Amino acid sequence: MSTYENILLERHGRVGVITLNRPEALNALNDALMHDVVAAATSLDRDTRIGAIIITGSERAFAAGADIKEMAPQTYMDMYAADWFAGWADLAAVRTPVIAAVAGHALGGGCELAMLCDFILAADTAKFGQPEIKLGVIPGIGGSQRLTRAIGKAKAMEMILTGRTMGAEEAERCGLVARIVPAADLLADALATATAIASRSLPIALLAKEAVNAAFETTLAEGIRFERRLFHSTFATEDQKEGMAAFVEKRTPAFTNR
Ligand code: CO8
Repeated sequence: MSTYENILLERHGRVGVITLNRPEALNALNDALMHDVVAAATSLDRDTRIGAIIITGSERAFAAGADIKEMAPQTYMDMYAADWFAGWADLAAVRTPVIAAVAGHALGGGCELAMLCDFILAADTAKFGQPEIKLGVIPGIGGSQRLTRAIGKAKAMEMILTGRTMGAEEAERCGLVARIVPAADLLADALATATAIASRSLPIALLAKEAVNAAFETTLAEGIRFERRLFHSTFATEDQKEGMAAFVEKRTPAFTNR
């Protein structure tokens, strides 16, 4: 089914799974791979049969960063004129819930890609880091901002200034990842989690995601007002009627995404 060169795209029921597939480069994120991921994610986002998306890599690497060999010869003007990696913003704009299922290395742009997703499920083998400083550059796909929001200034500053990696346990302890899973169970767990999300009302999931994301963009008072408006709007849906009726009648709700 997949027509992409750098990823595999599969559908499991109402879940779309994007697997980064450049094993020879530990899934390093070159321009072509970025376009494949963004095109696949936006096409899944437009498909109303899809209720959740998983982005994953291999056992060895989620992604070992932006492609250093592709970047090495670029000049400032190449980077600036092409607005290098600005395309990843289209992934952040996807409305469908997106889970990163991370095993092995998630370094540099790989860590940033995982953080672009709505939450991270980590295999016990996962290693996160922003080692750009060792290459004479800094994070460029949001790492300095998203890592700082996720784990706080002290740890983000230490990670970015030293370039050290952190294992799954530390990542969970400091709030970078939602949960740790044994490596052998990672994809099955991610699929079960995504299937549970996709079994609920899609429009309500979109509102929930929008409400949480507002916490990163606005003041507390504005965020709470925004949440309340979205909450009120859920009462305009048939799924609110169905969800509450099913509770009262002690049955499983049959959501229709209306
Ligand atoms: N880019 C290109 N190729 C890579 C990358 C990468 N990021 N990472 C690994 N590879 C390649 C290796 O070159 C090697 O290829 P070959 O066999 O042809 O030599 C192959 O993948 C396997 O890698 P290793 O032999 O190094 O495997 P190891 O198991 O020994 O080591 C590591 C694994 C520790 C992950 C190691 O490969 C490594 O340190 N990789 C680089 C990690 C890194 O520095 N990542 C940050 C990159 S910079 C970045 O992401 C900036 C993002 C912001 C850009 C914004 C622009 C606007």
